[in-house]
Amino acid sequence: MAENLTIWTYDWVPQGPRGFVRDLRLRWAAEEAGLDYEIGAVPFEDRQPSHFERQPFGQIPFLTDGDISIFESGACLLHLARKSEVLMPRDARGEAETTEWVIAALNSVEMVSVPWWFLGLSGDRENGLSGWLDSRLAHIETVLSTREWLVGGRFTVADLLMADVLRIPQVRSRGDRPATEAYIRRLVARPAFEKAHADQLAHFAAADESRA
Ligand SMILES: N[C@@H](CCC(=O)N[C@@H](CS)C(=O)NCC(=O)O)C(=O)O
Repeated sequence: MAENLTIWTYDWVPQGPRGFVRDLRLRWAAEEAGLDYEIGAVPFEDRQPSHFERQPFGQIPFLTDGDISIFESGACLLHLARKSEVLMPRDARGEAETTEWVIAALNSVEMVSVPWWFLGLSGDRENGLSGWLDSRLAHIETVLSTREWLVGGRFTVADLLMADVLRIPQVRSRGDRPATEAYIRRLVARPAFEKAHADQLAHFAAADESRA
């Protein structure tokens, strides 16, 4: 069935973030759910008013679905999850728990891990946020020590997002957290992740060629 979905990313990014650019979250979800989608691209270097109209911070990803345009990767994932039970159970408890873990990935883990990572770029890997991050990672490790998936004993979009947040190399290699490491490995071994990852790399490699 034609879904009329377009996942928007940049036309090009530098090498560093490739494989981690957040359009991958949406590609991965669409692949898991078997949704048809196209990729749209907005300029990375010369951001246009039409881009800011759809993503007020000039970032990506955003998603268009017919005449709906939606930004924030978490909101886009929940939008996709409403289209497919593969991404979110249909019972009230399953929906509530998927939503809470999507928000937790963004607002309790990524809201610490990204600023921590950013401070580390200037060489200060042990910085003022290290203790806070370690505490969040320890609590996630406790949760993942007791269950394979975050919600309802099955894969959901919450796992996709949590794994994407946790797989940032500097975060992933921090401390000894075997349950978390096994969780990340399990998630990134999924064919839908592998396809989304390969497609993102190919998209930016093609951009290199056309710039050359
Ligand atoms: N909270 C946003 C963050 C989006 C974000 O950080 N996007 C990055 C690419 S992964 C970006 O556009 N960076 C360029 C910039 O911030 O100017 C989301 O989850 O969608």
